[in-house]
Amino acid sequence: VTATPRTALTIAGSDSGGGAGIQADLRTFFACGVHGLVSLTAVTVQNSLGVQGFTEIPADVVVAQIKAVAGDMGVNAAKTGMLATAEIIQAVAKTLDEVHIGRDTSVPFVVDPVAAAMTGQADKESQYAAVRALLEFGSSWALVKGGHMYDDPHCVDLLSDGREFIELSGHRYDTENTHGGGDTMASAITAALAKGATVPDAVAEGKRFIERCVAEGYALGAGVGPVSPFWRLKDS
Ligand code: PXL
Repeated sequence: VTATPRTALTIAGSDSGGGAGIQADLRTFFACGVHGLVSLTAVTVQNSLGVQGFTEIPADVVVAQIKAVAGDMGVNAAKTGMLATAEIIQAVAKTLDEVHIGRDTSVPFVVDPVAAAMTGQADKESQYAAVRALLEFGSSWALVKGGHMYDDPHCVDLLSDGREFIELSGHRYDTENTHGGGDTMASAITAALAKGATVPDAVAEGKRFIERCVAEGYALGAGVGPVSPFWRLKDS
């Protein structure tokens, strides 16, 4: 009998282009050796040139998906991506408390606040301020990536629990093909947490994972291509 892998739940939207959203989450979970569970929140209509529209899934269906898998299969770690509406955000928060995922439980929970895609500039000072602002919301750790700090020859991400400030430096690649990079990193972190890693170890693992995925991102369509975990298949 094959041993049952750890499970990770993604509560997120679908990307018709297959680069971000649940598609990125599920292939990352697979590449990291955990079984992916899904609560779909929205269907986006998009390609490499952008998002053309979306339809959200009714909040009670989002909740029912979480309860269905949490009750029967068990969740070793969970993450959120695009939550689409305030109603879904509130319903998910309430449900995760009910099924004992996240805050005050033993099941790690990663929030990827999908707020604005692939835009925005930051400098080191704003990166530290952003980490502090995120911690104010009550999470035990916060991570702010540094990929958009183009003046820096490296990609330096900042992780903190408010006491320790850990800078994780990675290679900066000259590539346009970074679609789904945030989702992929957050999913790799979630997978590592599902396997029992501490937060700093899981984030370090996520950083190594996304670095390879950015290196192997490929052109697809006329716009921004996706990051890719195909290297995991080539290595094995
Ligand atoms: O990468 C953020 C993201 C998350 N979820 C969905 C998306 C995107 C970006 O396009 O489409 C569904």
